[in-house]
Amino acid sequence: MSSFETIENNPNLNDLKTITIMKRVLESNDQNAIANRRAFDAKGILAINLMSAPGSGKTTLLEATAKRADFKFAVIEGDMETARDADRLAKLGVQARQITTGTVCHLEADMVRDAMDKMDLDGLDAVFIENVGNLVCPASYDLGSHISVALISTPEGDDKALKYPVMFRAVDLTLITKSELAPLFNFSVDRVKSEVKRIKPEMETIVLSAKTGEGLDSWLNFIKSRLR
Ligand SMILES: Nc1nc2c(ncn2[C@@H]2O[C@H](COP(=O)(O)OP(=O)(O)OP(=O)(O)O)[C@@H](O)[C@H]2O)c(=O)[nH]1
Ligand SMILES: [Mg+2]
Repeated sequence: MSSFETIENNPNLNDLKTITIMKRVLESNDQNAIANRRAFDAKGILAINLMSAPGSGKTTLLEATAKRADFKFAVIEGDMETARDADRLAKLGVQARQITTGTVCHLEADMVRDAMDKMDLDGLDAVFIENVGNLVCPASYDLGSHISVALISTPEGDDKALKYPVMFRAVDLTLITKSELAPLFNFSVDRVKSEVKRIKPEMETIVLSAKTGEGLDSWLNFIKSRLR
């Protein structure tokens, strides 16, 4: 530090302060997430956190799941504004609770807890939590789910896994969505599969299309194999 710099404006110290505050936020989030997981466990519910860039097909997948699943589920929808996604699921008879985060680009565990408190969780097999569309921030916040899933849609390009490794390290399953459009976008399924394996060798990948139905059985079987 030069003799002209105060402790307040030293850039290194400010970095340190930011890191300390972030660490505290994440620690407090982790505590809330553990409580959520216990609450899901107490009801025998499998909780699944769906994450992806905006428009990758999270809500469409949940709609397709609602039409075909033989297990009972509810959804918690996270968006910065509007109840559009919750309305889409409610139209199909699914219990759906919208969280609007305002300026926040991800869901946090206490937001999920608020939603859970307003829902009827009795008799459910699963709760899907659709995170805010964003391939970055949601990966850092445990919500109390048992499984995390990332979606990459073919129009986004096949180079995303290694560009956003934090997300793919955080999830248990990668879904390649809008598969029927892959030829149109020169999208290599093999490239994504090999890149996610480089990030996480035990990663499972399912290729699916909500339009043609490809992969939906594998998706439903994956979820069913993990129900409590
Ligand atoms: N061609 C094609 N389009 C799809 C498929 N799945 C979803 N879409 C379309 O992709 C668009 C976005 O889908 P959504 O399900 O709303 O995406 P989302 O990930 O929920 O978006 P956000 O909630 O805004 O992050 C819609 O126009 C869907 O009809 C698919 O398998 N094939
Ligand atoms: Mg959505």
